[in-house]
Amino acid sequence: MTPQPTREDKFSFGLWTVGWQARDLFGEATRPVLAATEAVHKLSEMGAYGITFHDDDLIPPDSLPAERERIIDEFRKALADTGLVVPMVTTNLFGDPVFKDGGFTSNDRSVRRYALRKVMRNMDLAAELGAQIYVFWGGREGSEVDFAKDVRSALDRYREGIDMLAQYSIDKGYGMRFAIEPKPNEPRGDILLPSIGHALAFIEQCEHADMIGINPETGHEQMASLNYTHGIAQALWQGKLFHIDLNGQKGPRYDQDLVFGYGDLLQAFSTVDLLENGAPGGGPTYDGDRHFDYKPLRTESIEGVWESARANMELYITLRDRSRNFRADPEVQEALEAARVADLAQPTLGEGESYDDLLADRSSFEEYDLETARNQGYGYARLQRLALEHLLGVR
Ligand code: ASC
Ligand code: MN
Ligand code: MN
Ligand code: MN
Repeated sequence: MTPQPTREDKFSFGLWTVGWQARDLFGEATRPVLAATEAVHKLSEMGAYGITFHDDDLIPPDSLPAERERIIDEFRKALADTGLVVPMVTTNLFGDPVFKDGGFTSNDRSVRRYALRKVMRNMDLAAELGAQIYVFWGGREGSEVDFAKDVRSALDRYREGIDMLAQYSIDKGYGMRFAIEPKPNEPRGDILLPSIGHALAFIEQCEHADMIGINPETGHEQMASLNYTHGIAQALWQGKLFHIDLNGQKGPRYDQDLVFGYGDLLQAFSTVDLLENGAPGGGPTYDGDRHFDYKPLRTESIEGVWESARANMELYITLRDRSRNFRADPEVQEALEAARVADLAQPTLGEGESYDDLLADRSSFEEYDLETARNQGYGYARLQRLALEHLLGVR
């Protein structure tokens, strides 16, 4: 049976995803402009619950004030007619040539000031539309020439920008939470805050760290050969998984933005399992949007665009069903037990135990049965086989 997405699934799409005209580095657009209002109606019909955008996706950058108002009014009407919401908004600080050396971290101070103004203007719109999450993807914050970018100053300026914008949200009463999106490279040779770990460490240096989290994208971590499921697990552990960009990527190469699951399918399965079932040892879970940031194939006309949008949601639902079956399967439960997966939640030291007690425990070292521990098997091979069988639907 074909899975049917509903609003409860909290699926959202960037306007720039289904609206991508497929202009790439080597070729012209292969699709006409998709009206934002049409995207809203179509996504709503298909069972999505939210649409997100960069300022420039919705409002062409050179629009006069009256034109800008008209576009926003029409968009607002489409939202009202369909019940689709705008849970997240972000800024395009990468397309305009003015940002060729970055927005918040350009060596040109006037560009930095312009970038901040561009964000503030769009935050006003985001607040009007009810967005609770504001994403920062610093695609042009970086360099190709190590000697040209003082990374320590750049991070000072990045933090200065985020701090100021956080203060703006607080003072305006917008109540937004910020989500920083890491990416290792492309379009810059090297991008600042290249991974989940870098972004998490950066956030701790910010003044309003409590309102700043991350928006990790599947493919961006995988471009750096990192494990996306592990990355979002750490973000959850730190209470910082504010948003996610789900998509697909075939290993370390250019940013492919494939449909979710159309890359490392097994890792997509563990991602959904984590998002839906949490960790065996408990801990914070994710209740935010399931946001897709993908690009419909350049070969496709509009039919293929909707086909692929549907594919993201259907695959997510299928993996969610499979992960529930996986967790409910008595043989899997037995295998998890045998692999002692939940045992890791048990503290290494006993309640109230100090290092003196550990030193006094001869069974932990002097009399430790090293041979048995060295020779034991952990039973992970069976878990791997069972997971794959559930993924394939053969169990
Ligand atoms: C974003 C975001 C990305 C990029 C990309 C632009 O805001 O999350 O991954 O911009 O979609 O093409
Ligand atoms: Mn403050
Ligand atoms: Mn991407
Ligand atoms: Mn993204």
